[in-house]
Amino acid sequence: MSKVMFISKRKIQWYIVAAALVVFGGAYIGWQQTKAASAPISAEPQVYQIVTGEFSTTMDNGKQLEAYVFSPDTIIVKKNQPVELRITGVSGQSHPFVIEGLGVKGTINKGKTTVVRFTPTQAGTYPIICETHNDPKTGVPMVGYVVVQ
Ligand SMILES: [Cu+2]
Repeated sequence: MSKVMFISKRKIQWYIVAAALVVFGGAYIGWQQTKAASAPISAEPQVYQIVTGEFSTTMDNGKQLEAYVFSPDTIIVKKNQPVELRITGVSGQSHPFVIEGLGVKGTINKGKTTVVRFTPTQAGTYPIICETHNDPKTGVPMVGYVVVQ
């Protein structure tokens, strides 16, 4: 009698384990499908790394000519897809900048990486302009370009 009771208890335990597997397995699959369905297709950002650099030269008259640059200076992106720019300051202490026409602004500091995100909706060429190194007198503005296709 006690042996029969033991087997039936075992069976009940197995049924409980099997039922738990079905319930949790189903819940897990459902959760996976929800996760996949809720992620927009084009949500993966287009990520680009940029650094600030510096050119300098000595002119014939002995004067020093310097220019800060974005490197690479031109980023080509697809419209209606998120863009992430990671801009690291190497040369120059600080570069407050705007991306004209895209409503993006930030500041790049030496040794730090500034991350800006935006989703362009119109094709075109948008200048990245450093507001500190933008003196028309020197003729060497610090400028890059975001080309949206
Ligand atoms: Cu600058």
